[in-house]
Amino acid sequence: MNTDRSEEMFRIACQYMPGGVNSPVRAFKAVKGNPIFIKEARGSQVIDVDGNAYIDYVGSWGPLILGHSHPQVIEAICSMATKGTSFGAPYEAEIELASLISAAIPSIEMIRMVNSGTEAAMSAIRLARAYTGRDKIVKFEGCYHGHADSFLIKAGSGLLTSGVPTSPGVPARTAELTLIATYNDLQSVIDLFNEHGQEIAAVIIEPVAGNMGLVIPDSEFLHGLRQLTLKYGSLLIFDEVITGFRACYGGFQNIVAIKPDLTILGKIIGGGLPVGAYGGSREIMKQVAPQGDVYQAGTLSGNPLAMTAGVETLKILAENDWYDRLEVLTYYLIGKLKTVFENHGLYYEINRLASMFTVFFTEELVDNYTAVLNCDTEKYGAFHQALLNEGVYFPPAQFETCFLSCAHDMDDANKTIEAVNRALSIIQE
Ligand code: KE4
Repeated sequence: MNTDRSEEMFRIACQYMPGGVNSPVRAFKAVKGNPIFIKEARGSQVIDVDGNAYIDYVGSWGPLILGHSHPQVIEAICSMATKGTSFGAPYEAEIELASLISAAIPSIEMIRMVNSGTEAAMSAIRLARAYTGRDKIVKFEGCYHGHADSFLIKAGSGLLTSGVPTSPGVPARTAELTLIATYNDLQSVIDLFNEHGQEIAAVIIEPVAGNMGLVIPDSEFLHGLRQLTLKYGSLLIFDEVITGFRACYGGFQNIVAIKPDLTILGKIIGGGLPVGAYGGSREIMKQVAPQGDVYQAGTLSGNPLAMTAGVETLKILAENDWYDRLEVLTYYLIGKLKTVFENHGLYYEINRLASMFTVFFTEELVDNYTAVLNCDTEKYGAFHQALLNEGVYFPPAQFETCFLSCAHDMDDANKTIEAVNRALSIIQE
């Protein structure tokens, strides 16, 4: 692939933006080469500034479940934009999106829209602390809930990728309030509750972990968390920023039949525009200003463009049998990929749930953070670059998740299978 223009743009970008990017995971620091600059995207494809087309498995890190530039979503955004972009005042689409989400996820009786998953997660924690009168929280090593201070302790995603899971700049006093447990290890949580039980405001978890690569929960583990938090009067917070409307038309909580006290959403509910949300029972959410005293605000929260894009996206997802189609296509792709890897003597773990998957460059079972750390990230980096040169765009980091969209088809899957085969031959040379 000729990527001269991307290289030139990256050189200039590095003069103005730290690492040349506006979010670390985009910087290709954990894989070979430099980031490609995207010129446009359509359906399952992104096209870079040098005119190269790639089958896209990043999907803007999850929001683009319908594929890029879906005609109905674009039409809705353009139509809304002619009426204005932001009013700083209530707008009908806020009600529409809130009601669609509440109908799909019954645990969410009330919801507050914000502008990112980070904002939603930090607000949910503040609310939990106010509601319980407690200060400590429990999070899981390898999980990522955005970049608020309380969460940048043994976190996943870009922190894990950079090898700095706990960020500098987080005051020790703040870090002390975040207790760390092990994903899929209920005993590690029981031990924390035995020691700190009455001080724990909330347990926050990605019900399916997507930020250490895709790690699937043991079903007993999640149910155990629900029982434990009820026993100690702590809140259970499901961070469904990735899984919300990805795992099904609702939350992963619908699939495992667990009712968390608060749910965090983002990505898909904004249809590709900036969004986040947190919601739960009226009993808890009524504490949020201005109904209650727990302050949280935002200039562009619930902005008409993001609300419109989100409403259009959810309406399309609610029609047809998109989730069945995504399930079948992803199942087909992963089955074939397993064979291709094995044909190259690589018995790697591929974790999949719905239209999400991660190829872990390790042959051991990957069901927790420790196993993830044993991946051959060097080899993943070479694989990523070879695959990019074959026209397939995987996440530029081992500790992320691949996403299919409704725009991916069998032709994309078969081209991906062939490209992976060629890429593995190249890195095995
Ligand atoms: P944002 O603040 O990036 O909108 O959302 C933070 C967040 C919260 N919770 C979960 C489960 C998340 O996955 C995220 C953000 N995900 C990363 C990728 N794994 C976003 C990509 C990036 O950081 O550039």
